[in-house]
Amino acid sequence: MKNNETSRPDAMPAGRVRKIATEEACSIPEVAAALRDVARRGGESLDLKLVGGLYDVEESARSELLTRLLDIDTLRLKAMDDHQVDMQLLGLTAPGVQMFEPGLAADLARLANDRLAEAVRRHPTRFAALATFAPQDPATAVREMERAIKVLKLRGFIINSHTNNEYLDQQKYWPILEAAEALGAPLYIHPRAPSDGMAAPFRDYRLEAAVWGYGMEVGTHVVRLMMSGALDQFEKLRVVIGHMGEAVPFWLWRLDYMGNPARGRSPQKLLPSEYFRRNFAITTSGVEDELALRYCIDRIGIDNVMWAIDYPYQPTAPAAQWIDAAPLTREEREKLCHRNAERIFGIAAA
Ligand code: 1WB
Ligand code: MN
Repeated sequence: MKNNETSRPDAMPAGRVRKIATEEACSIPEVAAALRDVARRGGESLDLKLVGGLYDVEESARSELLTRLLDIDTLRLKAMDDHQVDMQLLGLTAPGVQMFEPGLAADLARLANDRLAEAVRRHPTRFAALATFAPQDPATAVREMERAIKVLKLRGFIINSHTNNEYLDQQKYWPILEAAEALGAPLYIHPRAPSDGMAAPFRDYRLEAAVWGYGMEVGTHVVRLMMSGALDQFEKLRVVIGHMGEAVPFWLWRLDYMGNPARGRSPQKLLPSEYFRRNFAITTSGVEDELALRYCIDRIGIDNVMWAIDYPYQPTAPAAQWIDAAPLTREEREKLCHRNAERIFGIAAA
């Protein structure tokens, strides 16, 4: 194709709305190999079910899913072109580096961030990326967070919920929250399977995964951040969560009633819904339900909702067709599909 003005993906025909997909997964061979080693060591973690199935396989038996996770330039761009997805916001897929010992985790986080930055440099109009860090050692994590934003120009961070069964409201992790806030960079809390302490009922029927466990894990993480008062320290921190808000928007009324600080049960200053509107944004990843979308827009505001696919775990075509057909005003559609992502992640307007 001739690379003239009109063939540029961001030079779209009048009427078409730019689409930035905001929770899009990838990996690199070094992380995939380290996850294979984690699977072979075994243990209690519920994530080992998915990690073993995906990464502990012979090269020749590599799944379509793993092939797509490791690809940037070929299958991914083709899926985007075929369905008029202008840009993917990339992130290292779950569980990121959070199951590795701290030294390896920090090394692989740096390597993954370098690779993501290279992908963005190769295709600056098609990809932006979120940085990974290793929360196992918060001080090292903060140094990598600073490098990722200031040197690599990545657009925010992605963490896969708990780390060694611990959550970000714990004070030892506050330097991470402080750094994200100071850098003005959002922190995407992506799912992983429920932590060991809440694992038992999720061990059957693969309930630990995207069908139910992932949402319960991240929803619990988000409620901890709100009810602990951690967000009273970081008023400008922006947390992003996927899957139409991991059910939290539907719980806001009850959270406010039962979690009102005036009841004296929890130390936070504000109502949960006040934190949710001030500190959070959600994406639609993997929830193509127009009733849920309308509820979320009306409940938390159109400025706090972004479109996502969840590539390659979800197919691109139905996600794109769903948002194109969703009953939205022109302004709502623009905000959902690109303007909110541009504002929240600092992505250049096309
Ligand atoms: C799946 C979905 C697996 C997601 C993931 O692994 C992530 C899955 C890290 O459906 O198997 C996701 O982000 O929704
Ligand atoms: Mn995802």
